[in-house]
Amino acid sequence: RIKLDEGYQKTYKNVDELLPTLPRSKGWWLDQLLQYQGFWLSTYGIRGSMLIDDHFNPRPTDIIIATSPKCGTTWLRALVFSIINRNSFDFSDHPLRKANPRDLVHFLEAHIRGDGSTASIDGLPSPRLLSTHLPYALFPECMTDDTLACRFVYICRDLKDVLASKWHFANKLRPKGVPPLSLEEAFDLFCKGVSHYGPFWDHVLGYWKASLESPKKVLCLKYEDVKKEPLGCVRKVANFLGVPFTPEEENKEIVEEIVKLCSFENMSNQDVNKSDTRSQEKPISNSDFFRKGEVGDWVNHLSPQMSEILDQITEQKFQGTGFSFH
Ligand code: PAP
Repeated sequence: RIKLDEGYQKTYKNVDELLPTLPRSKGWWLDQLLQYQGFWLSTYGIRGSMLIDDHFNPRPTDIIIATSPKCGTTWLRALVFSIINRNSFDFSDHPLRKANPRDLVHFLEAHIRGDGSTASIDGLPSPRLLSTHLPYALFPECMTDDTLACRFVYICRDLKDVLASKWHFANKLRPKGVPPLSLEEAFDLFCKGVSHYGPFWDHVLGYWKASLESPKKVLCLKYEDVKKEPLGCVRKVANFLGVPFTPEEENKEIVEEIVKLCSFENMSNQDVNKSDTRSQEKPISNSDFFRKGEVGDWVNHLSPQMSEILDQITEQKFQGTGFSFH
C-alpha cells in the first residue's frame, strides 16, 4: 500500500481497532464472518463499509446495483450495464460477449484495491455503475437520504433457491483438502442469519422498506419476476433510471435484444464464462457464477422439513411488512 493521507490512516486505524472486538462465527468457506451493526460480514466487507462511510463521494448519477449474494448479481449487472450503454455498443459485438459482468461493473466495497483509497472509483466517468452486497442500513446518510444522491437497483430471490445456490458455490470455493460443507451445516448457518451480508431476511427488508419510502431512489426487483416477465422488468429498470426506451428503440426490439443478451442461456455459453480459470490467487472463476439459473431448484436439495423451518422463520420475519417472495 502506498502512503495514504491522514484521513485514510484514521479509517484503517479504526478498522484495525474494531475488528478484534466483533463477534465471530465460522464462515462458509475458509473465511470467518464478523457481526457488524447487526450483519454478518467478512473483514473485507467491514473495511469497505467503513471506507465508504468516511471517503466515498456519491454523485446524483450513480447507479448502485445492490444484491444479497446469489440473488442474481451477475444477471442484474449485465442487464443494467446493457440498458445504460445501449447506444454505445453493437449487440453482436457487445462487451458482455467478451467479459463477465464482474469485469465491467465495479464492486464498490472492493474498491480498496491498489492504493487502498477510493481514487479508482473517484476517477470513473458518470454515470458510474457500481455493485454492492452491503445492506442498505450500512450506507451513510449522504447516500440514503431522500435526495437523489444516487439510485439503488436491488434484486432479491426466494431464499430457498438462494440457500441451494450458495451451498453449491461454497463447496466450489472450499480449497482442495478441506471437507465439503454439508447441506445441514449450511442450513443451520443460514437459519441463524450467519451468511455473507446476512441475516438474509434483514437484507431484503432493508431495501424493500427503502423502496416503499423512496420509490424514486430504490427499485426492488424479484428474480422470479424477471424470469417471468423479463421485457417488462427491463422497461421498468430503464424508466426508473430515467432512460426509458423510445418508440424507435421499441420498434427495433432493443428490449428483446437486451433480454436475449443477458439470458442465462446466452451468458453461460459465452467462452469467457465457460472456462474454469481458478487458481490459487483467483479462487473463483467466471463459470462458478453460472449453475442452473432456474426458479425452484431448491426442491432438488432441501428436505421438506428444512423447507418448513425456512417458511416459519420467513413468516415471522416478514409478518406485517407486506413483503413476500411470491
Ligand atoms: P454473486 O451474488 O455471488 O455475484 P449471483 O450472480 O447472484 O452471485 O448468483 C449466481 C446465481 O445466479 C446462480 O444461481 P443458481 O445457483 O441457482 O443456478 C446462477 O446460475 C444465476 N445466474 C447467473 N447468471 C444468470 C442469468 N443471466 N440469468 C439468470 N440467472 C443467472
